[in-house]
Amino acid sequence: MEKKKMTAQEAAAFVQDGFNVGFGGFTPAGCPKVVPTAIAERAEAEHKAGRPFSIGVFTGASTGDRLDGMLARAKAVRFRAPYQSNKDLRTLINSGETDYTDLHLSSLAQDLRYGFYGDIDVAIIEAAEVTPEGEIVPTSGVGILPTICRLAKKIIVELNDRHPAEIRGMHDIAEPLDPPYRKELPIYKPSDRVGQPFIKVDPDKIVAIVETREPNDEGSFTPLDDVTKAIGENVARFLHDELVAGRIPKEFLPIQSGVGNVANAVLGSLGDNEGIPTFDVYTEVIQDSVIELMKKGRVRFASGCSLSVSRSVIQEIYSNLDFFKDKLLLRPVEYSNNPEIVRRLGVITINTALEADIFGNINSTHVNGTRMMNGIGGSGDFTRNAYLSIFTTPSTAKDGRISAFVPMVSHLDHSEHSVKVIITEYGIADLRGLSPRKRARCIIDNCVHPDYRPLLNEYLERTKNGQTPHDLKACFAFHHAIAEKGDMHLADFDK
Ligand code: 0RQ
Repeated sequence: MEKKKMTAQEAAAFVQDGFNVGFGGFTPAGCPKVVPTAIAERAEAEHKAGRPFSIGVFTGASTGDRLDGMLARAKAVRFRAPYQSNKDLRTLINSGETDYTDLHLSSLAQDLRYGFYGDIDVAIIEAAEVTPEGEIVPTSGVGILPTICRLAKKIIVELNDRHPAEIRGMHDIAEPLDPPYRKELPIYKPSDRVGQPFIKVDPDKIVAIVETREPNDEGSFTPLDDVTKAIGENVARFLHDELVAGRIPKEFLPIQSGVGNVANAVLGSLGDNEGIPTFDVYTEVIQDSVIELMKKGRVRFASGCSLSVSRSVIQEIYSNLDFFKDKLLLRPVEYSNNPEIVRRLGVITINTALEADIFGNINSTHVNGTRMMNGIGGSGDFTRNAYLSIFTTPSTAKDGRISAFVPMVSHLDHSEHSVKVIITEYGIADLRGLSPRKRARCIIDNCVHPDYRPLLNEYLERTKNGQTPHDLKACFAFHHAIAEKGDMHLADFDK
C-alpha cells in the first residue's frame, strides 16, 4: 500500500474525460475532498488548452462544496445522479448544461449493478483505514460505497486521519443479492447488523492512496424561529396524541426525519415532549439534533447512512466513542432507506415539502414546477413505505409572497396516496381516510396561512365536478401570479 501513496494531483490523472466516477460519502460527510478538487483543476487546465473534460458523477446523495461545487464551477460535470444541493451545480442543472437524473436514493446502487448507467470507471472514496488485504473502513458517510468499490475498475482512496482508527465497528456494510436471487434483508430492529464493519475489495484495484487531514465541508443551519418551532411542537403534539389514542404502539416506533432546518427543529421538539417515550431513529442522515437527544437519553439508538453533523459535534462523538459507539450505526443507503425494512420496522417518517396542494399531493423538488431545488432524496423511500407519513412545511415562503399550499402542485413527488398528515405552524391536517374534497377542507382550515384561505376557498367553490374537483384553466393561477407579478396574493382565477 505504501507504494500507492501519491498526491491528489497524481491520483486525479487516473480520471479521464467521459469517465463515470462513483464517489463515496453521503451529504458532505465522508465525501472525498482533495481528489475532486484536483480533478476540477485538471478540468480547468484541459478547457484552457481547448480540450473537453467532463465526467459523470454518481454519489450517495448531496456532497460537499469541494466535490459538487468545485466540479460545477470547473464545468466538469456532464451527468449527475441521484441528489444534490449545491448552488453552482443547481445553476448548471437548471440551465441544461448538466444532465441531472433525480432518483430515490435507495435505488441508485442497485440500478448501477443492473447496468442502467453503464460502467463505473473509477471509485473515489474516503477511508479511515485501508489494509493490505483490501479491507476499507469508511469514515462518517457510507452512501453507495460498497457497490461502487465492487463495480469500479480502479479505486482511489483518500485516507483521512481525522477519523480515529476506533471508528472501525461503527459501520454495517452489506450488499443485497440481485433479483431473481434476492432474499429478505434481515433487519428487524434498528440496531440489527447484517454485514461487516468494512468494505472488502480486491487490493489490486486500489491504484492510489492520498493521505489527508481535511474536515468535512459544513452546511449551515438557520437558527430556530417561531415558525419552525411551532411546526416542531405541532408534530410532537400530533405524535403524542396518536400514542395516547393507541394508534402508535406504546413502545413507540422508529423515527425518520428529513434534511434541513425544519427537520432539525422537529426532532428537537420530539425530544422535548415528555409524553413521547425514548425512541430509536431509523433514518438516512443523522443530524446534530439526534446526537443532542442521545446525550439527554431521549434517543436510544440511531441507524443511518451518514453522520451529517457539524464539525464540533463529530469531534465530540470521536472524543466520547465509549458512549456513542454502541448507539450509532452507519449503513449503505440501500439499507438505511430500504422500502422493505422501512415498512417492516414501521418507521414514522417526517419530511419537508416545498409545496403541497389542497388535495394532499406534495412537490419536494421543483420551484414553480420547473427549477430543480435539490431532489427527492430519500423522502420517497421513506414516505411510500411509512407506518405514518408526515409532511411539514412553513405555510408561506419568501416573506409571505409564496403560499406553500396551491390548488394543484406544479410538480409531483409524493402523491395523495402516500401522504397521511401535513403539518404547518398553524396546525395539523390529518388526511387519513378522507376523500379529496374533505382533504381540501381539512388542509385549508388547519394548515394554510390565513391570508391565502379566502383564495383557496374561492378556488374550491369554482367546480363541483369529479372526485378531485379541479378547474383546469385556473389551477396554476398561483404559479402564474408569482412568476408574473412576484406575489401569489395576486392570483386571478379568471385570467
Ligand atoms: O429558501 O434558502 O433562499 O431561504 O426553499 O426552505 O423552509 O428553509 O426548508 O431547509 O427544510 O428545505 C424541501 C428544499 C426544504 C428540503 C426542502 C425556499 C425557502 C428557502 C428552503 P432560502 P426551508 P428546508 C431525506 C429527506 C427533499 C429531499 C428530502 C428538500 C428554501 O427539505 O430538499 O426530503 N427535501 N430528503 O424560502 C419557492 C416554494 C418554496 C421555496 C420553500 N414553494 N417556492 N421557494 N422555498 N418553499 C430523508 C432523510 O432521512 C434525511
